[in-house]
Amino acid sequence: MNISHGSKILDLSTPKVMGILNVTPDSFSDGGRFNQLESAMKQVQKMIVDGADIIDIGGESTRPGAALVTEDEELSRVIPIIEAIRRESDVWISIDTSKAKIMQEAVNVGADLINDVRALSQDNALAVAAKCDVPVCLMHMQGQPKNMQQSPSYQNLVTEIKAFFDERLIACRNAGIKEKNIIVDPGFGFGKTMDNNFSLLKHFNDFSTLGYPLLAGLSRKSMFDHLLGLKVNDRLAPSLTGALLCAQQGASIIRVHDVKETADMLKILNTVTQAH
Ligand code: 9MG
Repeated sequence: MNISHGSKILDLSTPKVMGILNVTPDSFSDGGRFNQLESAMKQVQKMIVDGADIIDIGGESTRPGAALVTEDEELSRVIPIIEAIRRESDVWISIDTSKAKIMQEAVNVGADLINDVRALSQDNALAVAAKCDVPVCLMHMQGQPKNMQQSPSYQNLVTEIKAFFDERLIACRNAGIKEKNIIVDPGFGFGKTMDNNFSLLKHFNDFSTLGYPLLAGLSRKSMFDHLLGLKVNDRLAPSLTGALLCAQQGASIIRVHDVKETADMLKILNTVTQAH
C-alpha cells in the first residue's frame, strides 16, 4: 500500500513516522510570532533528521475542554510554518484541522495530507477534501473535544467504530473523494475510557478489514497516566510500546512526539520482520 500527492509517493510497505508539531500559543515560548516560527522550524528540522516521514501541523488543540479557535487565528498559526517548511524541504506535510478553509489554504501552500479528527463532518469539509485531491485521515471520535471524556459508552467498541467508518466512507465516496486517498484511525483517547483504549490496542488489527491504511496516535496520551500514573513527559516507554503493538497489527502511520525513539523502534521491528 502507498499514498500519493501529485508525483510524490509515500511507500507504506513499512510503518511510517508522523511527527507532531502543535503551533498553539502554549507550544512555544511567547517571544513573538517570528521567534515562534524560528522555534517551530528548529523542531521540524530535528524531526526530519530524527526520521519523520510526515510532519503533522495543528493550530487548534483537540485536548478535552480546549478552547475553540477562529478560522483567521488558525490560519495565522499554520500557514507561515507550512510555507517555511516547503521552502526548505519536500517532507510530507499534514494539516491537522477540521475546518474546510484551513484545509484548502494549507494545501494551496504545500500541505500533502489532511488529518481530520472530525472525519470531514464540518461544513464544506467533504467537498474541499475532494477538490484538494490529497490523502485524508478520517479519525473516529465519540462526542466533541469539549465533552468527549464525560461519559464515553459503547455496546461493542470495534463494531461501532467500524460502523462509523462505513458511514463516513459512504459520505466520502458521494463527495468524490478517491478510495486511494483514504486513511482511517480509530482515535485513541477521543471519547474512549481507559478500558476502551486498551481494548482498541488489543484489537487494532480488526480495522485492517476496512481495506485502507491505518493511522495510530497514542503518543503520551492520558490512557498511560490512568494505568501507570505517569506525567505527560514521562510517557515515552508506554508510547513506544503502544506504537509497537499497533505497528505489529498493521498500522501504516504512527503519529508521535518522540520521533527518534519511534523511528529506532520501527527499524528494529522492520529488521526482525525481514530476518530469516
Ligand atoms: C490531532 N490528533 C491528536 N490525536 C490524534 C490521533 O490519535 N489521531 C489523529 N489522526 N490525529 C490526532
